[in-house]
This record gives sequence, structure tokens and C-alpha cells, in this order.
Amino acid sequence: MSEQRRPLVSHIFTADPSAHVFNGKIYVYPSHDIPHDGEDNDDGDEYRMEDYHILSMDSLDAPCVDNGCALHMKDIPWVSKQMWAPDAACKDGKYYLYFPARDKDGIFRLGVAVSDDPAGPFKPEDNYIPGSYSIDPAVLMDDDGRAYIYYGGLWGGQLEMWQSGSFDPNAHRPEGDEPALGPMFAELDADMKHFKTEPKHLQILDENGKPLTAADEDRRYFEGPWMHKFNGKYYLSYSTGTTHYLVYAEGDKPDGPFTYKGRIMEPVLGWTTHHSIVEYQGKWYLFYHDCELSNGINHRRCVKFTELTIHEDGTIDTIIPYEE
Ligand code: FUB
Repeated sequence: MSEQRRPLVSHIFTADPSAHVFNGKIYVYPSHDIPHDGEDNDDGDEYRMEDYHILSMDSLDAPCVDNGCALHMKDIPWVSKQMWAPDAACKDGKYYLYFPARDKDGIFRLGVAVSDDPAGPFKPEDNYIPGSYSIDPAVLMDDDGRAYIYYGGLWGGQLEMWQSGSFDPNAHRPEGDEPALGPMFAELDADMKHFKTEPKHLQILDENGKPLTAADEDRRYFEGPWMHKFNGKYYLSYSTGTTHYLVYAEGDKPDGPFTYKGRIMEPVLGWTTHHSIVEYQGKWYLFYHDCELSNGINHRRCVKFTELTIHEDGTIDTIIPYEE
């Protein structure tokens, strides 16, 4: 029986799944939601995560295993709270866990932790990645061995606050016809722990080659970037946040520019939507979350997966989440 579109685990709340195939197995790197009765707000204070549990499956029909706590914030000197959406990458037999969290000043930064095992435990670096900020890191290991990191999120993710190059909590938020902010991009150093290039915003263009505007909330970037390659092209996918879509854009290079292409998934139950795309045994899959396990409580989410149809020209069929 297919396990698709069901919670992968139900003994803990999980979200923001970054899926990878390592050594023939599927590993899912999710956020670990903490249940509490606090209120939601636009800063995402309800997302109070403190650690990461890595999930794994021998195959997509096999039971999903929780490998226990792989990294806890008490073991990371620079973190004060909110271990949000992580990702992982493998290089030369080592596994790197990338994660956002607030530093002691309440500013979101990106950290990295290393392990010999894809399921951890991971040993964190003493400090965050120098020059990093905001949330939702996603790493692409390109076919030529170069590694790229994509990150950034609006509102509680603080991306708007860095437009001047330094942190300004009162920074103007792009609005109306002003160009929307794209996600951040940098190449990673050979050690996988530093930026090799100066981080920059990526451009996402409309069908006429014009930057998507801030008012275009159905299409503009909000958070949760992911990058997959298909037939040599680069596909940047992300959440539109306020309008709750997963969408994608196509580019010829890892740093774009990207042209908006369409929707991957219609809204799920719950405010956030966050995904990853992975190829496994010749098929493509979307890992995502919703709030089914908690009947719609935004900070009690559960990760799921479903098959994704990608056509030869790279276009992706839109998934209607609750329709078989
Ligand atoms: O899980 C906390 C935040 O919610 C993530 O960083 C965002 O992408 C959203 O899913």
C-alpha cells in the first residue's frame, strides 16, 4: 500500500522536510515542532523548535525511522532559540547539516554541523557561518562538485532587515510595484563551512523578463527555497508565504536569473508550506508538510511525500494536496 500523502511519523510533530538519497536510502531532514498553547504571530514566535531528529527510510514503502536527537540547541554556543528549517549535504563521505536559528541578539543566522553518518549525531561549529543571516538554508551539490547555498525568508525570517547590508529591524519592506526580494545565494567554500562568494539576492522574472513585484503575492518569493536540476537546467522552487503556494522558476545557471514557471502545489492545511524535491529510483518526489495531525494548528505540523510529475521540458504538474 502506498504511504504517499500520509504523515511519515506521528509520535512527534515535524515540518520543512529536506529529503536526500544517501547510500541508496532516503533521509529526511525536518524541523521538529514543539507543541504548546501559545498564539501565532507574524514573526513566527510559535515555532519554538530546539532540536533536529533525522528521519530515514530504506525505501519509500518501508517504515519511517526516527533516528533520535541529532543536534540540540543546548550544544550550540551561539544559539538562543528557534532551530528552524534545516538541510543537509554530503561531500567526501562527510555530512553537513545546515540550519537557521536566532543568535544571542535575536538575529537569525545560519549554522553548520558535521557528522560521519547522515542520521547524525552532528557536531556543530562554535559560531554561525560568517556573513550569514535569515533562514531556510538549502544546499545544491552541483554535478561539477561545487556547492551552492540558497536561503532567506520574509517577515519573521528577517530577510527584509538586511537590505542595506547590515541588520536594520525598521528597514522598509518592498511593496506594490517595487521589485520583490529574491532568496539569497552564495557558493560554499571547499570546507563547506564558509561562504566562498559574497551572498547576493537572486532575481525571479516574469514572462516579460521583468522582476516579480512585491504586490505579486501569488508568485513572488517568500521563504523555503529549494534547487533541483533537470536536463541541465536549474529549478528554484519556494513558498509564496501569504498566498500559501509552492511555485517554481527556471534558470540556466545556479545563480539565475530565474523565470517564473508555475505552481507545484496548491495550499495545504496550515499557514506555512515548505518542501523539497528529490529523485529516487528514476521518479521524482515532493516532500512537504501540512497540519493534518493537529487538525490545523500551525506549529504542529507533519511531513509527507507524494510523487511529482516532471515533463521532459522541465514543467511540473500542479498537485492538489487532498485529491488522489
Ligand atoms: O518551521 C519554521 C518556519 O516555518 C520555516 O523556517 C519556514 O519555512 C516555515 O515553514
